[in-house]
Amino acid sequence: MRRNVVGQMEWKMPCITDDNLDAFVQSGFTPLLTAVLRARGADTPEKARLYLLRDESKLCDPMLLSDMGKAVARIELAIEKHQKVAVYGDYDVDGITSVCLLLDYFQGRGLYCEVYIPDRLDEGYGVNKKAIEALREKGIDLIITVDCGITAIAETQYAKSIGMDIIITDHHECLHNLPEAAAVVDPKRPDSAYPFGELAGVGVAFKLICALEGDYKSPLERYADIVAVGTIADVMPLIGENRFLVYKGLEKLKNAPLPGFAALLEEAGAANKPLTTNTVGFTLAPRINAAGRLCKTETSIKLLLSKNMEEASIWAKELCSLNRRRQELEMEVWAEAMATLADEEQKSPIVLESAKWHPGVVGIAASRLSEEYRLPTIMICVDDENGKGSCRSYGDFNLFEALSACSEHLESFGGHAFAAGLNIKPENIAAFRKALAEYYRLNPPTAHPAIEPEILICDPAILNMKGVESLNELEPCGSGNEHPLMCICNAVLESATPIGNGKHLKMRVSKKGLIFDCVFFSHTAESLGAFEGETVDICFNPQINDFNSRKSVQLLITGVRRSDTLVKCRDIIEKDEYCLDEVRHFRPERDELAGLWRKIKNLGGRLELNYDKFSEDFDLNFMEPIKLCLCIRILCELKLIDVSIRNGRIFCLASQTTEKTELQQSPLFRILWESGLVKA
Ligand SMILES: [Mn+2]
Repeated sequence: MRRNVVGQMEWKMPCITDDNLDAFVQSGFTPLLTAVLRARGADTPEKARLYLLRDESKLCDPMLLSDMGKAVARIELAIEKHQKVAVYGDYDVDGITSVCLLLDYFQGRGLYCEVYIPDRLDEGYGVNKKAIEALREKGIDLIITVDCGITAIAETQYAKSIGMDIIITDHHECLHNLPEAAAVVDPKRPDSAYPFGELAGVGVAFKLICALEGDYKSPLERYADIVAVGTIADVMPLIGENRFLVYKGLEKLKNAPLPGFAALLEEAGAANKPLTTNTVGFTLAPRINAAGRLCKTETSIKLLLSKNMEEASIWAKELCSLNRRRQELEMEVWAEAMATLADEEQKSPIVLESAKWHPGVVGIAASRLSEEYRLPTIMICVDDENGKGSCRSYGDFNLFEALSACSEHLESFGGHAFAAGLNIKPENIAAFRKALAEYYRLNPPTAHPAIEPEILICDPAILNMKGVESLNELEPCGSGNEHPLMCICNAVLESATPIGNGKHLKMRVSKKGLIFDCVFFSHTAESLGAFEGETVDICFNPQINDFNSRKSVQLLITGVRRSDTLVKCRDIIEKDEYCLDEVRHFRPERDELAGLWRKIKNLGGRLELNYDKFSEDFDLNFMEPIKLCLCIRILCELKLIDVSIRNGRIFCLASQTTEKTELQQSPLFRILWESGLVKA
């Protein structure tokens, strides 16, 4: 069935909380930042500082990349001998930025250089023989690949056989053998001594320039923005060297961007707004990518190579219009797919086909559909003889293995566990769909994406302005260094008001006397699964809201659920913490307390409970979990039992006392009953 009901997502609670922060706070960290850093494994202030560092100490020596010396020598030779060079790239943002980066640099060095980007539909990804032939005919002596080529073993051999040299620069995984090229530069080479394996294709190209220059300073000043855009768009982890490159790149995008980026920001309405990794990921990258999807890659290249704003704004306009076209095409595919699936409940992987879809956008549509239905999705563009499919998985279902198992129905396939592509004859689609459904039934996914906060905030006071502002030190955030997700449990949902024509929700949530403003995008009061006045758990990313120059803390909600009984039980037993209005409903009667006490005695004075399995461990027919926890707490306060917690289990031991006790001696009992009297 369709998702979007928040309550359906599974929550995985963090073990790390916001306590024991002293050493960090003494070193100048805010409690909030400390909690995040500790959750990420920085358990001392020194490690935390290293984690946050974003200066040139993160840069590695480019000569540590295998074959870098050979690459530099071959390129210097090309410059010296006035040879003709082609940079061979890819149609995605990483590929396009890589190509433009090298082209601009080589032209600056007086080298004859042109670019080659294969056509997405006719040629597909990577180096191909036809392209090599075409480049040879144009008199090219040396091909330098960027963001591709590491698997082009036969193609490299072919180029050699017709008298051309190839330098491979790539960042993809290597096969067992490497191409026999003039140089193979890839941080993923098994023999690599390079300390950082997560460079983007454009990162590797940048390191090549640094090696040619013998220094990083002027290349960084000149190209940081282009490197950052490719790195963010390729969803590379923003750690290590990437953290520094992207940090510098965002600065350059803000202060002195390439005319192409400035024009595109302007045209997209993003100029003069805060510039973050999200601006790159959601504004710049989709527009640059739209060109490749619609086979107009040259538009993006012309944009990036524009020398002034007048020229750049022509291409920026063009890209924005291509992007709108891309969105329309995507909507068409989406609408047709939804109409086919109707509102029927889907239980097997979705396999759809059409002759009308644009192949450049089915991948995005398949990804959206897989999330909407929470199922692996395959969308196939068919003509008379062939079907070409884009596949996206969901959860931990291994799509590559599934395709292997059903390969008798396929012409060919390739890819990874999460995303793949396939070729199939139209007449085989029905049988393939059936085989895949059967495979899915026998090998269902075991894990689904869940709501996974990093830290549990016990003291909401640390979510103050100073704390939230200190999270800026984590920037640039993105893949591998995410915006920190936090949760608060047992907060009261004070209000939930629709905003933005009912598309989004504004919420107010209170905890321990503090009220927080929250926004929950793309959700309605109905999809929330909780009502005003209820206690809820919220998962969120804290932000500073700057409205009319008035700054305030705002929580950007990513998940809400009615509070978990388990968490409430934990709070009562371990922290003596509870929401009175709620637990009063469960307050135990005198004879219920006596009943539990007798039960413990009958068990030899020892009762052992597991938080996760209250009902399995203990006959609870007579008592709700929260009531049971209140009873345990009260018996503990009366010194009738001792309670200890080990490995998530609660141990209640009857104490040796024989004195008569008075229930009124338990503060909890008094509070529960007195407040009840007031209320009544
Ligand atoms: Mn790449």
